[in-house]
Amino acid sequence: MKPIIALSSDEIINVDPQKPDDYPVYAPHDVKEGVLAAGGIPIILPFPDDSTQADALARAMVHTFDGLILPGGPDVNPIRYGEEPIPEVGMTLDQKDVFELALIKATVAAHKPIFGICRGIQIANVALGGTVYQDLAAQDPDCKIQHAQATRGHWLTHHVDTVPGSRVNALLGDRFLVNSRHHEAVRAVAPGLRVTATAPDGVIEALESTADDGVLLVQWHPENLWYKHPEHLRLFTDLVERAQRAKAET
Ligand SMILES: [Mn+2]
Repeated sequence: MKPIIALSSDEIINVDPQKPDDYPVYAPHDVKEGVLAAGGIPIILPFPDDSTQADALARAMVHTFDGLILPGGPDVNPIRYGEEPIPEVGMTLDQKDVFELALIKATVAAHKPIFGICRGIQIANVALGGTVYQDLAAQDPDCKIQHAQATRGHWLTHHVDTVPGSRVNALLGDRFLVNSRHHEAVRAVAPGLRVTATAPDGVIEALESTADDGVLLVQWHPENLWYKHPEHLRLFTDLVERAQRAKAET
């Protein structure tokens, strides 16, 4: 059987004031299609409103999938990495934060692979002990590139340089263009992770596990690129292959 790839979900709050409790639970269309195009079986994991259930739910759900994708989404609440929020922090969703932190830890503990996108690189870095710039423009004086691109979200806007010998280098080469839709970015890198790609202004664009091939995290949105730039589908294929290997080992 093909590997099952779980997508962490999101919710739209107050989408319809006539139905205040009827929030859709969803994952991004292009991520789902990327998993299918890469040969995986996508499923969506909802998070509980009651965060006291998060740990037990995450540990139970880990048995239902072979690999995990953390898609883009709202900002990570700075409280999660020990900071007060600065005025530039955007929308946060505590129930999603708490559940994903538990889910990431449970997935790493189960030796199942993770692929993170945009918010995914940030929440995984926080889950493993790192921190995030709450807002690049406000907090990173070296940030000289537009990382929250003003143009369409699937267009290529800035370069990324990768570290030789890294997984992202093997998949996509030394230097390539990406889309960029973030105002946060990785600040202190978590123990067990290393930087494997940066933008020309030094902003961290990819992290990978140091010890194994368990975790690959990127700051751009390959799910919106692979239709026109098929090389970005390799990130999805790579996760499906890692999930297949992890499955064979258990
Ligand atoms: Mn960027």
